[in-house]
Amino acid sequence: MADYDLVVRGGQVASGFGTMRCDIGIRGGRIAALADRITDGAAVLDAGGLLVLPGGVDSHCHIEEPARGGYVGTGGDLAVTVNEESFRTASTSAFAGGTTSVVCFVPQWKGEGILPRVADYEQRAAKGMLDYSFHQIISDPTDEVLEREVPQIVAKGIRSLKVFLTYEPLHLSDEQFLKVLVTARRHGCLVTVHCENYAAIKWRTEMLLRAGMTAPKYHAWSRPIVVEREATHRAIALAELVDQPIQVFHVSCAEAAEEIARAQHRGLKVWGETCPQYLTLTAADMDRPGFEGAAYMCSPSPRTVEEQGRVWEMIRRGTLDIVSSDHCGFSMGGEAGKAVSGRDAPFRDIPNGIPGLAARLPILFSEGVSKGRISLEHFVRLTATNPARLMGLAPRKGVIAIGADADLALWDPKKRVTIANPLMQHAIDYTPYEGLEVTGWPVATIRRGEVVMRDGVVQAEPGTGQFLPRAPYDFIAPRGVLADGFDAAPRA
Ligand code: DUC
Ligand code: ZN
Ligand code: ZN
Repeated sequence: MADYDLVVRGGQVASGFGTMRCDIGIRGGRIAALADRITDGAAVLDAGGLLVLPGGVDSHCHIEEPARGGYVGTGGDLAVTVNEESFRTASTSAFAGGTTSVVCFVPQWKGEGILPRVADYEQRAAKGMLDYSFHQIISDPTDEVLEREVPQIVAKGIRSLKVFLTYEPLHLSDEQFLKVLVTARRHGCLVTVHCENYAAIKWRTEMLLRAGMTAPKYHAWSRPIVVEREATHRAIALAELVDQPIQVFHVSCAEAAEEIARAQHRGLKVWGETCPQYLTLTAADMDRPGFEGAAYMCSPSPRTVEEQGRVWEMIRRGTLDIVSSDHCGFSMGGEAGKAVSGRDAPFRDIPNGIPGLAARLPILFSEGVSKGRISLEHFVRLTATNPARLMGLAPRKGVIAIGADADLALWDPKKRVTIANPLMQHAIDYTPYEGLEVTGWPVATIRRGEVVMRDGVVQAEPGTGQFLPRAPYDFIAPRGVLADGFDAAPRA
């Protein structure tokens, strides 16, 4: 019998800290050997001329997420809808783009607990092919939810709580946010935060609509940079008060990133994420005829080309250390999706979100590595190693090391591709990146030792994705620095 189930031969193996030429021996779904030459494999995959990267870890994706009201300014009609990207289609899309694990969102609806939603979401996720963990959204932090239910989901291995500081049906007051921070601290969770000021956006939206400024492009006018900067500052301040580590999601601008940089400089455990849309799209994309601009509408809004340059600088400095997709697709055609309130609906009623699961790695590689903005090692850290580490999935995920899951993306750094929707292999009927030319493309994806994508063809058995329980981990432990030394939220 062969020593290894699969040998990946002759590639340039890239880690977050350097690159080496070696073979990879895989046994039982894990990396069992890294050596100059490994001969004893039951199967061999030739990686000559290719890079071998850790499979992408996308720590911010909305997949098959049931929503009541959804990601719109009004809260919608509070009908329950399910995000059209299923775990099966998302798995295909992720593998097509070199990603093998995701962290996605269990919803909470006001007036209800979280346990039924977790049970429902577990069943949905189990039908996919990619490995997954969950963030738990908290939109109604009652004592029952925080004191009785959160400990139960933490025991299952869900170790991040997500809060929104905007969106009608989801946003928390400062008092509610503090309660979530306290709960997270007690139970060893990370808190991830959508930072935009709810009241400011509501007020601006009302003023814009009253002035007849209803087109998609006014979405950006309803939430200028100052609303993101203010909420980022406030989130950091409240997290500091509680001594609770947080990650600020989808940072779109330097002013918000500077708040994070200042916090990091003071030693706070605050991390910042950005997304490809803030590096490639602008608010002008929403200024297209009729309903077309809706295709680029996400929150925070894409900004300007100058702002993209500033966000790159914050990536280079390390302030923003994770690039996720915030994949949240709504199709442009049909009567659900973006047009759920009609094609002439005011921007307030158009769902926020764009698809990007498959495009994330090629865009970041091309715009980052191929264009010389970041090194290959930095790319690996941003897209795999750092998200795995922050989410408590390392060293099982996000690295190429002995004992780690054999999740790999074989990457042709020279391949030139023009992004087109069929290549994304998702359920959404468009990609906001249509026509973007990239250099660098995944030619094979391996998930736990199984080749699940080759030359764009995805083959994987539905139901083979695994839940990734997250044990307690020190990386997100509070610092133990408390105002006046008073611990208002002792750890459980
Ligand atoms: N932003 C989006 O654009 N969509 C989903 C949620 C979010 O915060
Ligand atoms: Zn968000
Ligand atoms: Zn999101």
